[in-house]
Amino acid sequence: MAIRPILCLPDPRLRAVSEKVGVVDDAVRALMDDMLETMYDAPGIGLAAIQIGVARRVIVMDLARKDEEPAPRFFADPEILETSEEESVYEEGCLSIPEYYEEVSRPAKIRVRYLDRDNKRCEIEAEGLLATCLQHEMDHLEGKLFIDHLSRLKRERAIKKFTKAARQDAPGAPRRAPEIREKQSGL
Ligand code: K1U
Ligand code: ZN
Repeated sequence: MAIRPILCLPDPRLRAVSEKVGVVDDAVRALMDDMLETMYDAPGIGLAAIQIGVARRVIVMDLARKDEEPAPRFFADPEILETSEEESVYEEGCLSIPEYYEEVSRPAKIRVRYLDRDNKRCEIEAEGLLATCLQHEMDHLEGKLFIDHLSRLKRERAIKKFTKAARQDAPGAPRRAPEIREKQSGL
């Protein structure tokens, strides 16, 4: 198992549409294990393979609270079969858009078909945080980010902020004292 670097906005690889795996074999299981270790290290509650630069339709998740036993979940080639009319709002975050949180409205309940870690075909009905997190991660498989659900103004502000930060962190960028950087960014 290995902790892999997580891609951040505005990395264009986050906009790639991921390919189906077809079968969950040892190579896909090794990818799932690296993803899980990366997600626990971040820490986060979900991760899609594209966030570590692998354009395959694989998701890992663990929604257990700190005082509960770990409960890792693995999804390959997930498909939404049904969505509810009713929506629910949740303040979402994303490991690829660090320390940025906004409310997003999504269907409250979904029915999903997927392959598990043992390549078994499964179906689940999800609601609450599981439904929110699954939809957030399945968006990643289509190259979509949660900021795409926000107003154009909020989305463009977020992209601008993270593009500026990436430019300042790029190798060869002139080094400035952090307090000057903060003043200049105006954020
Ligand atoms: O896809 C990702 O980048 C992971 C993301 C999942 C997610 C969070 C909230 C709503 C929908 C999807 C995260 O894990 S962000 C970090 C986070 O939520 C968290 C981190 C530590 C403890 C508890 C939550
Ligand atoms: Zn995300």
